[in-house]
Amino acid sequence: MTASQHSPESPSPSSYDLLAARARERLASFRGREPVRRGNSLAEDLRENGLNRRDFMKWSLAMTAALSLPAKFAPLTAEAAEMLKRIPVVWLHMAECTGCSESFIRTDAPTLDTLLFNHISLEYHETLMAASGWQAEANLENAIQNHQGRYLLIVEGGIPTADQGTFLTIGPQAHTGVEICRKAAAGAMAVFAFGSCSSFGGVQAAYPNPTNAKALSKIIKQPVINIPGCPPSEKNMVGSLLHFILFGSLPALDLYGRPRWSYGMRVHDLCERRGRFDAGEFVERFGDEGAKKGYCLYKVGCKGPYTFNNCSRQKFNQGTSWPVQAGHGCMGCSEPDFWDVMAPMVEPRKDRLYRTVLGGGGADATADKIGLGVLTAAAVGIGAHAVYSALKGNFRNPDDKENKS
Ligand code: FSX
Ligand code: SF4
Ligand code: F3S
Repeated sequence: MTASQHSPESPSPSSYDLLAARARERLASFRGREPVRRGNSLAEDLRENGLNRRDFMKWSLAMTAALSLPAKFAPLTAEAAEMLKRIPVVWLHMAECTGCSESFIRTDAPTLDTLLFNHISLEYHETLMAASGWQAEANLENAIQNHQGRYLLIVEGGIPTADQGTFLTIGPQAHTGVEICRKAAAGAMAVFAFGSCSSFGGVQAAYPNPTNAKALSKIIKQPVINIPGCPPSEKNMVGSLLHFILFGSLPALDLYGRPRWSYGMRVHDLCERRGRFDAGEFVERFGDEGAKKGYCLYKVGCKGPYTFNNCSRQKFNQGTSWPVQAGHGCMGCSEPDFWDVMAPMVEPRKDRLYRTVLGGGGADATADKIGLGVLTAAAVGIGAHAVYSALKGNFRNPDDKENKS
């Protein structure tokens, strides 16, 4: 395509220049802030872990590509990562297994994504902080008061709402999860739901949902950026924070509040076994010859055709593997109500229709009818959407008063 052939959906070079200029302005505004967190600089932490600036720049390039941005944004992505020290984060735990935090922090050798976690100015995180009881509650109160309108709120877990929310109370004063989320969201600069539990309710919201557990977006008024997955990958979590630091406005989201840069394509579209599916080569039983040969897992329950996520690209456990690579089908963990609608996990759901973000544009066909190449067309222009959303969104500097969402 020549420069004169940009489609209306495809950002022109000057749109990118405008976007980059806005990101620079925003970063300058963060740079003026005092670090909230003391301790090692990112460069020092990298050195201590045997990483150097070159590794960091390589990581920035990969993260920039994951965010659907051109390579020239890599230095800005790198700077956004360094800004994490200057932005307070309040991380709440509701009803969940803490797998989302674990996905972020549990590695035998830290990657850059996990190292960045050390640089987030975590003001409150129940699993990681030393404080407990009254002290912990005071820490949360102080973080909310001291950083009004300037902190990022991350919520992990579904929120029980039955019986006035009393199925989940936290701390010595027994505040309910509902109360805590509402209070913390009211003073936040942006709100993120990490994991399928806070994005959609999760396992505790599965039928019959005795505690009437709900998604965060159902109990607060502020807009929520959903980063589902049970758990989500560390790249999707870190990338979402960096995207906000760079552009401020909400990223392009799908109907379920998921950023398109990470959830814009089906697991099936990106799967390394897709050629096997198209060729009709299926594992019939776990452990059979087809399994040994890496055939498609659809007949043993893979829900990749109905699931939007980038697992095969970003992977887990320091980029080593993902469910299908490990030999088990996708369970659809980043889709709403997956415990109910994707079960049973090891059988195909070939006659079931699923709600999908494409409103039936291919995804509501049953997998048996999904033909060659039909699925990939839907992905065209996702990167462009992400950029245009950031351009069209209300760009604000982080210190603007009305920047509270
Ligand atoms: Fe839920 Fe996160 Fe699954 Fe667990 O807390 S998304 S149960 S991996 O940990 O919320
Ligand atoms: Fe991959 Fe599953 Fe699709 Fe088969 S059905 S190609 S294993 S995502
Ligand atoms: Fe979840 Fe499927 Fe990815 S089960 S981790 S969305 S491959």
